[in-house]
Amino acid sequence: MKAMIRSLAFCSLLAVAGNTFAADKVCKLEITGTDQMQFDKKELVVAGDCTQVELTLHHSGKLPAQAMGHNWVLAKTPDLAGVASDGIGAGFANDHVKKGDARVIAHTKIVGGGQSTTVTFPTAALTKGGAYSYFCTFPGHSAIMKGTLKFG
Ligand SMILES: [Cu+2]
Repeated sequence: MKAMIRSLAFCSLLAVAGNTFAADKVCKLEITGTDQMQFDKKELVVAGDCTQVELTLHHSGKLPAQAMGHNWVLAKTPDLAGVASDGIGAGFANDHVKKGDARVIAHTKIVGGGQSTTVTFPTAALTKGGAYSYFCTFPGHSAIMKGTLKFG
C-alpha cells in the first residue's frame, strides 16, 4: 500500500512536470539541400503557437562539404544580401557566417553530401507577420538557395 501511494505521488509529480513543459511547443522543420545547389522547399511555415523551432537540414547529395556545402541561415529578408556577402568573407571554417553577426537569427553548420545537422532557436526572436528569409551562405549559393519563412 505504501508503495502504491508513493507511485501515485510520483505520477502526480510527472503530471505537474508535463503541464510545465506543455507551455513550451517545439515545432520541427526539415529541409533538404542537393548536389544541384537547390533547397527542396521555397517556403517554411512556423505556427504562431510554437515557442521553439527545431530545424534539420539534410544534404541528399554525394559531394563533399568543401565542394557543395550547404548551411541554413535565417535573417530578416532585407538582411539576406549583407549576411550572405559577409558570410563569404567569414570562410569555410566559420561555416560562412560572420562571427557575432547580429542580423543572423539562427544558422546551422555547413554539411556535405549524406550529412544532416539541426539547429534549435526560440520564436521569441521572430515577429508575427515579419518577412524572413532562409538561405545558404556557401559562396555563390544564396542567389538560388533561398526561401521564405513565415511565422504566425
Ligand atoms: Cu549551399
